[in-house]
Amino acid sequence: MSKRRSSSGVGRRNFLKGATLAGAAALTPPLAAEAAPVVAPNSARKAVPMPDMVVETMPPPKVYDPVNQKNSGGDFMVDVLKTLDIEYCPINCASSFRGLQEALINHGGNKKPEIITCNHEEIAVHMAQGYAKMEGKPLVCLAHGTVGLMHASMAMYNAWCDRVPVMVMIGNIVRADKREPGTEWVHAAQDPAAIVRDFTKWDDQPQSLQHFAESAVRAYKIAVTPPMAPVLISLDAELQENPIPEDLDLRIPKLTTVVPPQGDSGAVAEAAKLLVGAENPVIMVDRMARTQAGMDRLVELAETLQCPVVDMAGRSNFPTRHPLCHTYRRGGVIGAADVIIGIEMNDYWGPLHDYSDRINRAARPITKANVKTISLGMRDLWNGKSNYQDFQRYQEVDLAIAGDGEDTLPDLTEQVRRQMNGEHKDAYAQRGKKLAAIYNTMLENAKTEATVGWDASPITTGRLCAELYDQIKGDDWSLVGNGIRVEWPRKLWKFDKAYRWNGGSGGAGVGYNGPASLGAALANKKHGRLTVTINGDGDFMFAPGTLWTAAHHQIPILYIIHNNRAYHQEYMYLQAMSNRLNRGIQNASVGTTIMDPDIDYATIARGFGIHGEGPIKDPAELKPALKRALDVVRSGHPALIDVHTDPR
Ligand SMILES: Cc1ncc(C[n+]2csc(CCOP(=O)(O)OP(=O)(O)O)c2C)c(N)n1
Ligand SMILES: [Mg+2]
Repeated sequence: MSKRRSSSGVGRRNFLKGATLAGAAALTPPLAAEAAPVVAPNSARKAVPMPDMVVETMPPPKVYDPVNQKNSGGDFMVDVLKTLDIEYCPINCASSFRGLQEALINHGGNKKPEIITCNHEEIAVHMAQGYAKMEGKPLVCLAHGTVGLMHASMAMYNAWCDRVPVMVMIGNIVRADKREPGTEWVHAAQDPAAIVRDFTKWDDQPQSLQHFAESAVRAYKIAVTPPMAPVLISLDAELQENPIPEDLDLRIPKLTTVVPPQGDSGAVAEAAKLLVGAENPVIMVDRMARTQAGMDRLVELAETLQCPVVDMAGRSNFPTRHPLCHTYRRGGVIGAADVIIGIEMNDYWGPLHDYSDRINRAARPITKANVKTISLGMRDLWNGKSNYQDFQRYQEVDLAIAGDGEDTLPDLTEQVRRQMNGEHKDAYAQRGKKLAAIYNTMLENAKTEATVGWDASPITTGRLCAELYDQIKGDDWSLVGNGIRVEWPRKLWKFDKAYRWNGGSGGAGVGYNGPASLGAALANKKHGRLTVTINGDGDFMFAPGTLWTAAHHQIPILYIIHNNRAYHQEYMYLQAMSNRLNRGIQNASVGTTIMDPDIDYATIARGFGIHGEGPIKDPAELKPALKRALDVVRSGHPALIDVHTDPR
């Protein structure tokens, strides 16, 4: 290790520094000899008179012995990370964390965590977001101070709004007298975390290795305690690179994660009483199921009450093929409800209102005047910041219970059971029968709707999703990314496990889908799951380099480019805006379409080293192309197919 340090990289760097500041005399003889060929021959140089250099008369600065350094602070940092059982470390490399990176690969053997090379810091953080929602634990992303953190920031915002734990570590050179002229200054900051402090739960800049150990363990614990969120640690370069001082008594604290708080039992009993006594109770749920237990427990509550569930799909909370899943007639069930319980709702107000005219921003409540509302979740304990408005409109409720949804559900179901009598049971069974019949009709209608325009070109998203499901339903599949924009899968497919789907972006920051899906696929890899994502063309173009990471690390995933050749949501908004002004929609494609030239995504994929097919315009070509691509993914590699789709 120390030998490598003294060879080409460091030698050339020292040489160049010496040539600029003090001439070759400042170097040790072996390094000067090694670096000598880099210099242009004297004959090729212009004879520029050199000014006298004051530094020549100064003693050389005291530096650590670059040949015999036996360890680095980075080594200890790696030891700390290993205790946190972190699997991967997505990075875009940068000198401000070279001390830690060197330690990760040489001291840590590039295992647990293993470095994942990314072409952009936003890719790294989004990968960690997608991974954490699948695996239930964070990754550590490394980024350059200032510039790298700026690139990472939107993904951190998405993770913040999505309540997802991500640990971001950046490099910084804290002491001004240690910074080299030039880039080390513009990449250093007095308080680098200020860039993202409004959307991180906690940050720190440790001043010693012991301080690092405590901060890293503390950061992990804070990040994974619901409500979860990203955290940031700024790492001083000197702390990473310099040897561990001798006789230092370092200790790595044990990580004990917090058992999430359950709702107060008295309040839970009151909620149960309201639900048991209701004629038309409704369960709304959003970012609830942290694990499979969340889904199983919700099924138990819904079946006990035989009441409809509206899943806002922030996570995979409720099986979509369950007869009590009434997500796609939510207006009907919410409008008829006399008691509503909202569990881990991101936006409680939204589903209780009709907000269809987004251009005029007009809304009206859809609930009955005397509806009783209950909230259960960690939102009321959220230490949100004031600036970013990620809290949605204020919804008044009759009973607000602070507690983790997933962990409070068993108590709630138990209380419901205790308060139910035989009469309730019979009435609920009748209710359940009616709901099941409605569900079946709804499902059959959705199947019929999905066939509208079956043979059309561009290909309908209904056909795309039906063809895709037909080919993957026998696999242990997982549909990831923010494919919520394409609703057919959740209307028609059987999402029966929490890992079948991992929610949306959180902050609606476009550019999430590509890399976050890859992060989810990275988590799915060891479980042998088949990962698929339907990626908007506009979203994909924010970080197409994600494909290179997929290829380089051989992460199996199928990207289907939903290529409607537009930022179609914005295209529609512009049309609606033009309509409002009665100016016609003929110009609405300006700045909203991605045509002329059409982007050839299959060629892009092949350029990054992965299987790429398309553009597929003829629906008859879809099935065989999907089969070829899925076979590639089943054999452990990434693949992409580009499908010319209709706008929906
Ligand atoms: C970072 C960012 N920039 C811009 C937007 C505005 N925006 C919302 S949806 C959208 C279009 C995304 O295009 P695509 O992924 O192709 O989806 P489509 O609307 O075509 O279904 C844009 C640009 C945003 N939400 N985030
Ligand atoms: Mg699009």
